[in-house]
Amino acid sequence: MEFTACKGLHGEITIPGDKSISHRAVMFGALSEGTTEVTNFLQGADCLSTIACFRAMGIDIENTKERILIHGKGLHGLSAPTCTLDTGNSGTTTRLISGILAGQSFPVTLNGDASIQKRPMRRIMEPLQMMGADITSVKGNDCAPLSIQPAKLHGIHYTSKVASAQVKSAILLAGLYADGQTSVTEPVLSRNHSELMLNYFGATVKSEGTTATILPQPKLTGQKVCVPGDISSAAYFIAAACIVPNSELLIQNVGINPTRDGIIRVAKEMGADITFLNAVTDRGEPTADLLVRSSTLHGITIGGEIIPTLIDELPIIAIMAAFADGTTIIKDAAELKVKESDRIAVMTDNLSRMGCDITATDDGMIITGGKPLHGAVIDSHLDHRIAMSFAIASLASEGTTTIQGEECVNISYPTFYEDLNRLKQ
Ligand code: SPQ
Repeated sequence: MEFTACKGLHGEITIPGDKSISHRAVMFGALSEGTTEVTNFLQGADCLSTIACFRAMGIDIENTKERILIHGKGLHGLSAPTCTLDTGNSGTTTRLISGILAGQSFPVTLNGDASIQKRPMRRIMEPLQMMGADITSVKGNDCAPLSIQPAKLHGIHYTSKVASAQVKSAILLAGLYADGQTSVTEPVLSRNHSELMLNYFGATVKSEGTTATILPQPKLTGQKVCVPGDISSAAYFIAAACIVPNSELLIQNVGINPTRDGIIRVAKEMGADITFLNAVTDRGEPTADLLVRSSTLHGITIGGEIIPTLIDELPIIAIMAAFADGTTIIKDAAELKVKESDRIAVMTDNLSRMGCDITATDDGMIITGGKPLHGAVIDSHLDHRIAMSFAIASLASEGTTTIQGEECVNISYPTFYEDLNRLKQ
């Protein structure tokens, strides 16, 4: 697909539902007694993989697009699937489901696409095995496919080396089936949607600093969940409004949970003109409308505790840095190497092709911005966040940018190109 510069972006946009929250609503709904109704569910390929996995385990899930109805069967109501569970491209599905499956009374094999088969699973296998789970990597390479056999689980206290909501959530979900309390301490707090939503469904999860603790054997009860707009998707429009001259966008209903809002804090520090409107909080998840105008950006250093709050936004932050005056240093972000692609290598390669002064480091990137960028052929590596980042970069670059594998935006934002085209002048 080809992209060229535009004269400005104007109008209002409502961002599709949050991917992390959509996954969790289906999972917790399936493990609840009664029906869970989810509105503004993200109809992206990743969340549809989660639905397909639970349908394969006997859960009746109605998807009418306006709402999802999950007819939960309780903590012990899942049944053995007749084939390998397919988690597609979704790390969240793969890792969170593993925590749930560790405590079931039937064996399962789960597997995903080529990208999932390269992503590290030792990080969940180790704590789950410490809890007594029988989980192995079929090929012995600590990646999917994973085989999970029935086992009795016991509570542990686990200290994680990585700040990862997927690791934390897998352990907490296994903790639902353990015979004592289970807690996880992470080096820096990661997104806390699981803790908030598990409590809302009737579990007891306590959070203290970077430690989350779950008590065993609760009864989960179906709930109504209204999913906020995904801040990770809103990030592309925040960046676009900032870097394209003569722009003003009203981005509606964006989830601004403090464990996810690093993109807004960083954009403001870089000089972005962002105003919050209509802020409300629903069951611990705050949302607001964001009014963003064209801005003169400058480089900053991004590292430390803020990293988990913007980990998925670092590709689009790198694009903002390319259009900012001065140097931006991104550090403490080695986790970028184990996402859908190696996002440090892929961003560095593709931004260099557009004429940007960028160097990859072991744990981030150093970007000196301010030089005009030119169109290039971009290899998305089938990573949705790379494709969307370069679609935005092209709007403020000279010439034509061609994005290969552009359809991968379906993973988290199926209507991304239509929404973007509608706002272009
Ligand atoms: O689900 P997946 O494939 O891991 O998706 C990504 C993304 O860019 O959409 C990461 F590649 O988001 C993760 C995020 O990086 C979603 C997530 C969650 O919902 O719990 C947590 C983060 O991953 P991690 O490994 O830091 O826990």
